[in-house]
Amino acid sequence: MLHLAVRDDDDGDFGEAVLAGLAQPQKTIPARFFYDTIGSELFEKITALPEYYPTRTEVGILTANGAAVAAAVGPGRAVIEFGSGSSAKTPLLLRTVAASAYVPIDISAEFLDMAAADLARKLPELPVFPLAADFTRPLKLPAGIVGRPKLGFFPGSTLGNLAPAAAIDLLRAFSDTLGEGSWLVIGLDLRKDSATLEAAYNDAAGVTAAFNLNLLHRINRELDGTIDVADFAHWAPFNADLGRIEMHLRAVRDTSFTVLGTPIMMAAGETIHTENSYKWTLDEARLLARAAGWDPVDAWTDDAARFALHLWRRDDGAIEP
Ligand code: AVJ
Repeated sequence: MLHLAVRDDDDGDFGEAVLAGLAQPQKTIPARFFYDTIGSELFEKITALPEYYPTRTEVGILTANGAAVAAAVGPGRAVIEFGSGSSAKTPLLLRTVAASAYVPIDISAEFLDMAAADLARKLPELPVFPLAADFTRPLKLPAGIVGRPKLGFFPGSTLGNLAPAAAIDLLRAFSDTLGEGSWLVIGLDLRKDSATLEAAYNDAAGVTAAFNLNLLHRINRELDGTIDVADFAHWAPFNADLGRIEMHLRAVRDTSFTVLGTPIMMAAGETIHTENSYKWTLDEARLLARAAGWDPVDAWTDDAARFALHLWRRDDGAIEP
């Protein structure tokens, strides 16, 4: 049972965001702009790379511990996925917890409809209510799931793109959106040695580099950009002080270009900061939950402790002695 995507938002701010980001002392472009059609395809390729362990590790954790999740949350919840995946994770979770409905939320209506149609084939009995929206803003859930108990699903360490304060704001917004009595299953990449982390973001086949550099091609395609992409190189170091992988596009020589007619100059070595990917220890993740109004109930990792799947329950203010 597939319902039509509800459009709740427009993604027309690419030009504004790029011009604002390139006007800052440390040039930046928000990571959400990676995901045009080409970028989304490149990301799918990243998830299959030998060095990029998060995706397959998370699927393994979910496979091994799905029964424990189901036992905790009980059957028949409506599952609300923040950033709808086209992955194997979603049907896996929906089946294990015997979901009664599914609400995929994604900013790209096109991607959302594809993912929802694919899911409708795999689970034809399940009511699906796609919501085309920016889940970082307050949301109204589809009328079709009003009154059902809710389970939020936020896999893939997507939260890792946000610095701690912004992560807390988002998790609070999830709590507001899902309401009383809700649960959240959230995947977060674990902090680990920098060699493993840096390999995952600097793959030998160069797919992550292509994913990063696609932002510059996208500016040329959509914002009348004149960037010579050969003047830039992918750079992705682990920042141990801040506990995050950073992705940058580094000018390999002095370069200048225009975006929507605005001239930009960059000196050799200067970078455009394109992404942060925060890595949370188990203890840090529990603090994060509490700070955002969630009780960290359980967490599971793989044997190598590379990735963690957390189960949180909304803190509905029970009075404790
Ligand atoms: C989708 C944000 C979780 O940070 O690992 C993968 C994106 N960037 N390789 C991540 C990404 C470079 C990914 N997240």
